[in-house]
Amino acid sequence: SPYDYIVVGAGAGGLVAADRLSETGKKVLLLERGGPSTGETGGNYIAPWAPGTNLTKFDVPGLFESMFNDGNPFWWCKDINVFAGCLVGGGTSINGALYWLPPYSDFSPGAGWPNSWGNHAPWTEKLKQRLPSTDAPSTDGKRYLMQTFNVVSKLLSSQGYRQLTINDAPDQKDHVFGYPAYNFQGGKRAGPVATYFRSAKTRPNFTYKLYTNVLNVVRNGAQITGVKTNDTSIVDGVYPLTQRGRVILSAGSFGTPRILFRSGIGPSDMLNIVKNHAEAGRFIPPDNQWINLPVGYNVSDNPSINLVFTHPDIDAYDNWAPIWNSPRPADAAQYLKSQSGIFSQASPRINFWRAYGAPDGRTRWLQGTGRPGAASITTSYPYNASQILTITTYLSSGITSRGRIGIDAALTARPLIGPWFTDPMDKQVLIQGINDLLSNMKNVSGLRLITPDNTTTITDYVNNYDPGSLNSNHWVGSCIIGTQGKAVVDENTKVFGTNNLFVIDASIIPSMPMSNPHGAIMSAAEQGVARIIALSGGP
Ligand code: ABL
Repeated sequence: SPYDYIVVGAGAGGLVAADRLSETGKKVLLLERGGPSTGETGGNYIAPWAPGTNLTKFDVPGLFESMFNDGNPFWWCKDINVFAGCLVGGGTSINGALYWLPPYSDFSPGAGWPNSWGNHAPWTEKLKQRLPSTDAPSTDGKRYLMQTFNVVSKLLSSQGYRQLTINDAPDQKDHVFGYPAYNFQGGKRAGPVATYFRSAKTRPNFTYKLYTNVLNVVRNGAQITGVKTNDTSIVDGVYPLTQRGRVILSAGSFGTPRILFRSGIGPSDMLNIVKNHAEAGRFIPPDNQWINLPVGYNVSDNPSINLVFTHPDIDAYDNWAPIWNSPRPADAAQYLKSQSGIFSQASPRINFWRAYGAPDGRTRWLQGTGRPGAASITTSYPYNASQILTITTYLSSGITSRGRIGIDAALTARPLIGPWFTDPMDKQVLIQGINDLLSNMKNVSGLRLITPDNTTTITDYVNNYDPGSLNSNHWVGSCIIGTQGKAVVDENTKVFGTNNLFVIDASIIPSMPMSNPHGAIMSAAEQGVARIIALSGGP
């Protein structure tokens, strides 16, 4: 039977949208291509040290670093060539869960948002009501493994930074540092899965299906009549819409563009790839129905550069290597007993921000994240591996570089033009930020930079950084919101040239948010879905 609203994708955007739509009493279908994640959703990928519990890899915050060195990482989307989460919760089920309430600037006209989005604060307030943040996630209220915080905060304090509870003052992002804020609750990953999805599931007018991959929307000119999926149990795999029904794409910065391409919406080079594909070519609308929009352009992602240090006070936590198979017994036991201790937190231990003016008149922000351990070390120095820490330096709001994403002949979604440092000013500011950060290391006795070492300058280190490693997994902008002719969706998140197709996910965000973006994405979803509900002509 047909649905009033079909939401495609159960990530940060889709879960917020599906829950709010289901509140209206309309018939809502949520389709997720992946499977369950946390125990609550039916997930059962449980660490060998937690038998008999429903504490999956996705529930236990301290297992975050094991996402990157697992033998069977079934949660990554296999047809997207950067990290993307194909499971319930999307990225929010596998990320470090850093959860920041957006500052005013994230949704300002200056950031590319339509003027009508200007007063966005009430939507962030709604998000906060549903999903508060915490910077002390252990159930006993204590903070653990804080050596990295202590060392890095000493460095920052000597540069005029001050400590704040970051989410108490979202607009203060210059020379501030604080404890990481997370979306955890009760010592477990929470996010939209344990909040929005949980409430949607209680409503009889809400249905969801897992392992259901939406390939394209079924479209007759401007009118969408349903979505075509891989579901072989229904006719042609098509889930139909009611007559005034609507589809909301929430498949992410790579997934949503691909669905649009396969539906005949986007630049003609991408649509021709679809047309020439043996399978997908059978379902793309005829050329005279193609809708030419800049899908895949205007993409940004934070360029990030890792700096690795050692300090005698640091406990690098065995670089997180044994956490899945043979964790420190006392820490595992403590977590199992009371969801407290080291396993109740992801790896980050400190975050900081600093604003930079530049000769082009724009302000750009540097963000930093400090954690024990390191993903990779290149050094000519001898070093003590049990004392390593990493500071990741990101360039965030204000970046001007843009790239392009698209699909290849196999329909794998991938960056076509990397979005990092296409404007040399971005690189110049990040280099300046790194130099400033390192300028007075002497003030912290025992702190030693090992990557880069003294065989290279910071400028060369940044210039020679592997472009693939600049990726921060924070892609936004591939279905940019804005005005006709320049954007993919209008101020109500409706795809230009269609009557009833909408996008609510990271892809509509016009420029890089201030911080790790899942909070900004959920906040955008709150306003976006309210606009869809208020828009006339719907079910
Ligand atoms: C983020 O926002 C980034 O997207 C992640 O890349 C980052 O995690 C988390 N937050 C936490 O700061 C890092 C891991 O700590 C590394 O071990 C890993 O190699 C890297 O992601 C991969 O991108």
